[in-house]
Amino acid sequence: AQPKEPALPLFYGWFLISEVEEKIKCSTMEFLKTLDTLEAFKKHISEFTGDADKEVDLEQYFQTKAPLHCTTEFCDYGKAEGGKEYAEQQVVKDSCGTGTELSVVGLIVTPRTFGARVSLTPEQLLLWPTGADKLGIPPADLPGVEALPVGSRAHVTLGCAAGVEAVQTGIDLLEILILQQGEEKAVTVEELELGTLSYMGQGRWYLALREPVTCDATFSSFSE
Ligand code: ACK
Repeated sequence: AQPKEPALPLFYGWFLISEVEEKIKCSTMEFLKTLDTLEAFKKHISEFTGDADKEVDLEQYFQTKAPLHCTTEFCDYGKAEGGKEYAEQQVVKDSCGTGTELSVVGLIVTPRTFGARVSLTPEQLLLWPTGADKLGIPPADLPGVEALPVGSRAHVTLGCAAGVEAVQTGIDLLEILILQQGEEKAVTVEELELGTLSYMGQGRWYLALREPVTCDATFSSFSE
């Protein structure tokens, strides 16, 4: 009989430690509250509600997905391409259970997702799979993704609108970064205490944090 292959997890990633998770949840909810009250946001409310006269409570609109993490490799228990090769890398095996500091540099809000943009260090990039920035996205749908630096997709999903899968956060982030690099510059809407808020069209908002937020995290695999 063939020796049984060890099972692959659903995904690998950095998981925020619980104290940090609570802190991030609170501070990002505060940001949603602020955004909700801005006149600039209200002007584009129909992109969230489908109706300019309807109000939206963003804190209710996004459903939080626990545990908060930054995905490196989505293995889907072996069904996703490249999962086995990733799991077999020495650096992946050696890193499981080790701590690191994730640097959150921005927040994104779209009608679909709410997420934190993570800026990876060269050491963290060793755990970032090649091609992960494009994985799961038909390239034709996202022209310009090739030009973005490696690791651009790194994020923590903070919440999703009803019926939206978490995988969408990375796609929304890439879309925003492509727009930022393009000819059309974002409209800077407001200087907030937290940072600079920009509107990117079609309900897409980006907050560039004045100060990056450092989050203690542990690298690990995750299975349900
Ligand atoms: O927010 P996320 O990075 O988006 O964390 C979850 C995690 O795996 C568990 O579902 C991410 N995920 C789901 N499908 C994919 C995919 N095809 N490519 C990359 N990441 C994915 C999801």
